[in-house]
Amino acid sequence: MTDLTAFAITRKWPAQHADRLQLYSLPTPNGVKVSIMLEEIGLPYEPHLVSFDSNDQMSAEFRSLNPNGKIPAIIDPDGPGGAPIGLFESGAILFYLAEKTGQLLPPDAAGRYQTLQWVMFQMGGVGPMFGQLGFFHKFAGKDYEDKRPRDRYAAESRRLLGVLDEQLTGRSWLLGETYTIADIATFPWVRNLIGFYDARALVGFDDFRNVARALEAFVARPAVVRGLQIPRRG
Ligand SMILES: N[C@@H](CCC(=O)N[C@@H](CS)C(=O)NCC(=O)O)C(=O)O
Repeated sequence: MTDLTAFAITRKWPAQHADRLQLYSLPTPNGVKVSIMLEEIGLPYEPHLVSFDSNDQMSAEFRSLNPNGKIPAIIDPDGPGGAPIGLFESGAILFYLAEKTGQLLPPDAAGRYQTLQWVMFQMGGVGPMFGQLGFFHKFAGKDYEDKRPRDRYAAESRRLLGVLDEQLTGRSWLLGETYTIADIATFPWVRNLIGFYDARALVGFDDFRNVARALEAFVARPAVVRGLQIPRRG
């Protein structure tokens, strides 16, 4: 019988099925990376909604698992050596789940490092830049009179889209014909940029035909359709 009570987060979000992987998340671009991954690999899991409306991510219980106070985070009751492990940072979680299950990561060393490289590119570039653009274009920053921050992030987002577009020229996915965790890391952010952030025209998205084509293929995957709704908002 698995016991996760040593993890303080389970006091606020009790595990109904402690033998299953526990996901603490919200369907945001970083959150859905992990729910999509879990849907793709078919590992049983129990999702828990972390509501930003009630600032759940800053609660002591949540921060006991992620001191950085951001979703997503997981507990895998069956971690390395069979012992439970808690993890945060979506890129690390994707890599962990891919290695654990031997899925969505090329088996050869070169392919593995190249996949990691594109996951890092998303984590250090695409996510932070698109996120800042969202702030200055759609959220509180849109009321700032000085448009230079917005324009800077729009230009950088456009540049990054160009890098992705070039990599996707003649390739179905970022690593070629094989769909990997690099795609799962990247496309929720591209979708958000032109959807929720409403920045399609601002970044000239229609110039990036390869990105648009891969995004279309991504959102058509049944696991992506499901993962985008998990955890269900209350
Ligand atoms: N680098 C982190 C970023 C996580 C992140 O920024 N999560 C956002 C949602 S997409 C969040 O929890 N925001 C809540 C807050 O900032 O209070 C990751 O990839 O896991």
